[in-house]
Amino acid sequence: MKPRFKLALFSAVAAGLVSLPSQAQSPAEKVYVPHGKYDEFYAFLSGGFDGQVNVYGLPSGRHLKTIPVFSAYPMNGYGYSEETKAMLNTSHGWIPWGDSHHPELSQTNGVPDGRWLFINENNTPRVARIDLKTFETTEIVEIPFSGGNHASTFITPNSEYITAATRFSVPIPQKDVPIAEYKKYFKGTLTFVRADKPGKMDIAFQILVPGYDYDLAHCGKGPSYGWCFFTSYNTEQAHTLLEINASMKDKDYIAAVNWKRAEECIAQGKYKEVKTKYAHNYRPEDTRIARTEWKTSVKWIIPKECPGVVYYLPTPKSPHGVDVSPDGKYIIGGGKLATVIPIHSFDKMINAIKNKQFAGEVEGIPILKYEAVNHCEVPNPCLGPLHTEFDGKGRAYTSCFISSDVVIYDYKKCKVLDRVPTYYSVGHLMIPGGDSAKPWGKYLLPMNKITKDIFLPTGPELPHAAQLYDISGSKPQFLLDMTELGEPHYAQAIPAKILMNKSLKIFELDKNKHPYATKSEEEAKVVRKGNEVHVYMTAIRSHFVPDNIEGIRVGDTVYFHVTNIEQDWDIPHGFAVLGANTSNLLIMPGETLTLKWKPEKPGVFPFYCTDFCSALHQEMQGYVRVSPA
Ligand code: CUK
Ligand code: CUA
Repeated sequence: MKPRFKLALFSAVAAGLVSLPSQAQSPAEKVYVPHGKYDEFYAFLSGGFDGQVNVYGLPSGRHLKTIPVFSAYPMNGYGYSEETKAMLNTSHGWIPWGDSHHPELSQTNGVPDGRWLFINENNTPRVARIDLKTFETTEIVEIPFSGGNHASTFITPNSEYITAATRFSVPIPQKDVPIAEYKKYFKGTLTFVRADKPGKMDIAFQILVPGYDYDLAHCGKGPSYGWCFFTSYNTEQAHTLLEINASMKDKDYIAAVNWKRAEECIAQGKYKEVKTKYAHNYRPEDTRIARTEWKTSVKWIIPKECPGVVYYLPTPKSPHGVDVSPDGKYIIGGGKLATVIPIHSFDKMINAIKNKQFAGEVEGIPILKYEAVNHCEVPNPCLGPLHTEFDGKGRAYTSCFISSDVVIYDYKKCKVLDRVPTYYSVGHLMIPGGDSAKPWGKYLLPMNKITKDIFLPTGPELPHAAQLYDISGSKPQFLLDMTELGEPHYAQAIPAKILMNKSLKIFELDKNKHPYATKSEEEAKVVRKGNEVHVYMTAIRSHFVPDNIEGIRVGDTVYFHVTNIEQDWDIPHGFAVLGANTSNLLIMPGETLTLKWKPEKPGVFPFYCTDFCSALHQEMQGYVRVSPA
């Protein structure tokens, strides 16, 4: 290219007049988001054992925010403030940690709509809703009668339900039995959680299933609307050394659940109401004070008494992932120990049900014949296929743990087209919209399971990694190594503009219905009620009112109810007290948060704003005097 022409082309590109063919740009150019521009996608990566959701921009790979969900978060007071404590209530008590695996965006007609993000907790079974107006967790429901919750949260096309399921079979209901009597007592449950009404998330019904381990799920769309599919392994029902004993059989199952049929059975009274206690935690928009409602029963569907609600599709060797193609016609299993990728056909499955092509039955659940439902087995794809996403152009992308690559194939023709390496043992992978009816495509993000030394070493634990590919061209192009927080399992992404239009900038002070809100400095006060002292405090650049508090005695419980009376975007104030055995508060404009403190020693204790808010931030401070009891 002649220099002058190059210059002309450069200015045309810069002016947005022509776009270069995508492969002509270097990876560095493609991931570079210049100052003044935003990333193209929001990506939500689960934090795994950090219990949270971490938000990144794509293609830059920049970490934007951590949304605390199942783990308390001292940075902003989640789980510590009086307003958010109740979010972590469970029937086992208050649990400030969780293991979050699979985020899923809410959908309308099978397309992610940007209203909410759901995510599961795998240890103490729970599901959560994050409101994408505020990027905050607003609701958590506990799943009773479940041993862990891994096949969750996968969604139905209009966000009617999110899924949950027993990862480990357990005695249901729980009781003290010898573990060796697994086969007799251990069961599984598949749970459908009503998700479309914020504040009303609840267990719609549970289906009682054999004592296998239920691993992952995805729901049907288009022709398969009304169905969800769950993988199950350990159909051997081993209870020790599963490493060996759960891999004996040639095939385990995908459970196909007809949730429309389940709704019929519920409507016809074909269910059993079972008493139990579980938590529904909700943080409403007006007071923003989380509260726990204790639920007392769930509806059980027993497959024998509701024929047609569940079928088993034999699937090779301990299937892990199960994914439904955007057209809703194909169900792809990932057999961790398999050397083929089994693709089932939804049409064939329906015919097999009609023609009763059964290979057997277990606890009232017909097992369909493999040949009757299988569309094909992708030959020689890779080793250890796990999870599949779609680009909306007829291609499926499956991550392969053992061979450390992603195989790309035409899922209708069952033909391998390409493959890309991953530097590490890959787990989940994500394409924006890649599990929906209309993938946006464009990027592919395989995430690691077992990390490798890509980044600067950080002691015995190495940073986790994901690798970003551009898949818009004819060949995938490697763009970027991204670090990850925690250990992400699944992820979701959505075009940034969909969320930017909805995103809230401030909480309106006028609409703050918190009972301890202080809406002007004139209203600030200290009120004693026996041993309780309530400080109604305001924060604005750059002082607190009141800032000298006296009359507190050892033995009192002090509640600092701090209202940030700013109404400008991006002006939070922090609040921390010396020696207070709690966390920081990070209070958004228009919001009230409460720090509870039981002073144990007399003295004068400073408090201050922890978030740099103006040139006088350092002066944003005060004292609280504590006298002997
Ligand atoms: S699991 Cu992690 S790689 Cu929790 Cu979805 Cu498959
Ligand atoms: Cu308010 Cu710093």
